[in-house]
Amino acid sequence: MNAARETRHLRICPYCEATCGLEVRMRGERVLSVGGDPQDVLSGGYVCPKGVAMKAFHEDPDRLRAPRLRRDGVLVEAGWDEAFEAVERGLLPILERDGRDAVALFIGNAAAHSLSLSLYNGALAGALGTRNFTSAGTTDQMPKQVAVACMFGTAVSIPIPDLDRTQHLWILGANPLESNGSLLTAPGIGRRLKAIRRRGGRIVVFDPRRTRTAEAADEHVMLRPGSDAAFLLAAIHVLFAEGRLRLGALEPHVNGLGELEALTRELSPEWAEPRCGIAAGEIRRLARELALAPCAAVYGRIGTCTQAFGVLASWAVDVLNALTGNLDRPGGALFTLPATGSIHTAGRPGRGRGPVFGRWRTRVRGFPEVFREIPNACLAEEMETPGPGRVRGFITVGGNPVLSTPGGDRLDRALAGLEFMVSCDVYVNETTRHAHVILPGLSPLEQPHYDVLLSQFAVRNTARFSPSVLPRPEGALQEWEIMLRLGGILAGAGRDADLDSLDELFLRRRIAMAAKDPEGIVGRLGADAVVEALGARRGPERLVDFLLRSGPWGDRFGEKEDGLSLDRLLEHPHGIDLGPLAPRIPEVLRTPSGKIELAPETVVADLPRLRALAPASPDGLVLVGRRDLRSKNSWMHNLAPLVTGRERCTLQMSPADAARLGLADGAPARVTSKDGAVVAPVEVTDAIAPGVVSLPHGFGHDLPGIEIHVARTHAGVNSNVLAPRDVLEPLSGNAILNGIPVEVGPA
Ligand SMILES: Nc1nc2c(c(=O)[nH]1)N[C@H]1C(S)=C(S)[C@@H](COP(=O)(O)OP(=O)(O)OC[C@H]3O[C@@H](n4cnc5c(=O)[nH]c(N)nc54)[C@H](O)[C@@H]3O)O[C@H]1N2
Ligand SMILES: Nc1nc2c(c(=O)[nH]1)N[C@H]1C(S)=C(S)[C@@H](COP(=O)(O)OP(=O)(O)OC[C@H]3O[C@@H](n4cnc5c(=O)[nH]c(N)nc54)[C@H](O)[C@@H]3O)O[C@H]1N2
Ligand code: SF4
Ligand SMILES: [Mo]
Repeated sequence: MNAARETRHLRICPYCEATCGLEVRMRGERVLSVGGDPQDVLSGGYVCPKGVAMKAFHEDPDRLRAPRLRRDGVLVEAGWDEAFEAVERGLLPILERDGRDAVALFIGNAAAHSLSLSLYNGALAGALGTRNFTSAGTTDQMPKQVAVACMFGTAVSIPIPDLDRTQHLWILGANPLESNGSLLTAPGIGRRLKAIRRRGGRIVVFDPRRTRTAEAADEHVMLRPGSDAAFLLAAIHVLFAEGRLRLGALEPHVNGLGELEALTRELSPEWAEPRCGIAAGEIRRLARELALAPCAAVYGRIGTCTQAFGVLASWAVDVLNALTGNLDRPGGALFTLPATGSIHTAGRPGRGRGPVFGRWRTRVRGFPEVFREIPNACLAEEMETPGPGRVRGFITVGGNPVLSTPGGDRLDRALAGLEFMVSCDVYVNETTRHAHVILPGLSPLEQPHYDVLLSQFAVRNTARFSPSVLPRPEGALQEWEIMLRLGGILAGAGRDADLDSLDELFLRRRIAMAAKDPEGIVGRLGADAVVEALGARRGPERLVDFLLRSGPWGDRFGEKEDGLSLDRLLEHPHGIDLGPLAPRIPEVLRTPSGKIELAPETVVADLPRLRALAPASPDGLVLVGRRDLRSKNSWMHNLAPLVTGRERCTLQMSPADAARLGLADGAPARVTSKDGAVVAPVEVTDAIAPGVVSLPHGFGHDLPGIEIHVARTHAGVNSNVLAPRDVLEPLSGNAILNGIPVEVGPA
């Protein structure tokens, strides 16, 4: 009999960018249920099936609870000491023999959702010092980051649509009713979208598929994949041609207006029409409605990033926000002021260095680095191509690039040929099956959380901290400790280095960075006084306390009585609401000019490529992706409650295309691109534009050696076998995962 009484705990959900506040009901150490926290200051009780499935993840027998070590080709359970010893023996000789670049590092999406990993993966990356550093970023938001860095000065200066006050919203290439939002942390987004329409506002969705989001909108425009930049630039052309510019308060803060007008002069709606599939008259109407709305926001996401013109489309989104006077004003698109700070709250306000690209190039194809990352599409060739500098060792942290990156099948083969691979992960899956050592993270219930990263992109400024629900299991390590330990090994400090000292060293490095600003609170107090003020906490809790207290809402280590600190946050378990986003221009800018660059040189250099875009051919098929509410990229397919019902890895196709190709609903179809082929069941639906087919990513759970038994029973196929590795978005190195030319026929 378990006589323990029921307890309730709060935990911020780490499974998507919405960061909902959850309530976990426990009896002793047993999870009874997980639901929404109605009092959470940001999410107000919203929860989705993935959040509820935190119980299933916590209990999943396939979830790793001890390190794995490859012995005679088999991944067996091992102790932490032997695991770290193996890492030392496996990686150090490669570094000594071939140099730092011979070990590559991939930081995956799960790292963005973990407090431990998001704060401490820098300890690993810094110690490794490899140029072959990459992440999920180049299959995701890199184009947006390049665009905003050029326009506003930093890679995270991303304007956030003010959903709760806007009267007119354009959504391009995003399906937040399935994804719950991205670069837009707005839990319960369905409710927020409904409220726009209830207050008389208007929502227009641009997507080649009639998604749930499109169905919830006032208007759905089925534009041609990859043509967002053509459409948006034609809309900008209309604003100039019809004298509809309304910069308002932004007027003194912009550069490049005249250049922009000249650059878009030829890009008329008539030019765009055959390229994007939207009639010229409709482009004019849409542009006028945007310009005339009392306030409006343009928002673009995955569909506008992971495509051939990702940077141009991402740039055009914010140019439209600016030209219509909606940038940096309530009801438009604004910058956040995160409680834990940001690169756009650090240093001198209003001016900065701006971005620098191409400090080095990849060895094999000479692709320039972007924000110190190389495209993840380059990994396989760096591992396979002989010669000095060849990658022979690999570390993954919270990522599954075999399923998530273009040409994953080739990467799969390349991983099999590595000398040594280490994964920090929670499953033996398609990627980690190649590792020599797997170091497992903990269940979300066994670690504290503060969403340092995603609060950078939230629709309101809030501060929320959840303490760990359960104590860490006996003998287990938290992931920040794993990062420090790996960092210590790679820096040559040995696998027994004192973790406390490594942690303090890491903290002091962060403090030193903040202290570069002599007028800032950290610079004025000095490192020793700051460390002392932070007291006895260790690890991420201490770091969060540091970021909060030195941040824009902080207590400045006692100077500001009502300011934020971790202690203060602990008194508010449902979080502290800091209010809606407020205008920050010009203080937020970090460009060298101190202005918003409307026509940045780096970006407009890519316009000739767009000008050369040929009109869409009427009979070709192109492939796009999609997401499903009950799935998360490649890794939640092992949780039984999330995979009930219909098969999800289907090839969606319009009735017209299905008839033309002789494919019935449910029939197996062969999909072939220039890079590969897969066979998937057809799902005939009028919710997709003719000429477009759609497969979700993150499937293909049928490889030997994986230990995800539920996922294996509905394996699906890896859509990234079809994605090009050789052609990338040229400015960001981002993969082109949407708008891939394919042929489809009966299998
Ligand atoms: N075709 C196509 N491809 C895509 C996309 C697309 O739209 N279309 N989307 C892209 C995007 S946006 C992204 S972000 C990437 C994502 O791709 P990846 O970055 O590869 O991430 P996931 O597929 O989410 O896999 C997460 C990994 O982390 C592990 N994991 C889960 N929780 C934890 C934890 O707490 N700690 C640790 N250490 N590991 C954990 C899981 O087991 C899994 O191996 O996929 C990209 N790939
Ligand atoms: N349930 C669930 N939630 C998730 C994830 C998940 O896998 N499952 N993944 C998380 C991650 S890592 C991310 S980055 C976010 C992404 O969140 P979103 O950006 O909302 O991503 P998607 O739901 O893939 O929506 C992209 C839409 O773009 C459309 N599209 C494709 N090509 C084009 C194009 O060229 N132009 C236009 N205009 N549209 C196009 C597709 O049809 C699709 O509906 O979601 C996050 N949340
Ligand atoms: S919407 Fe995202 S954050 Fe909220 S419960 Fe679902 S997975 Fe978790
Ligand atoms: Mo993503």
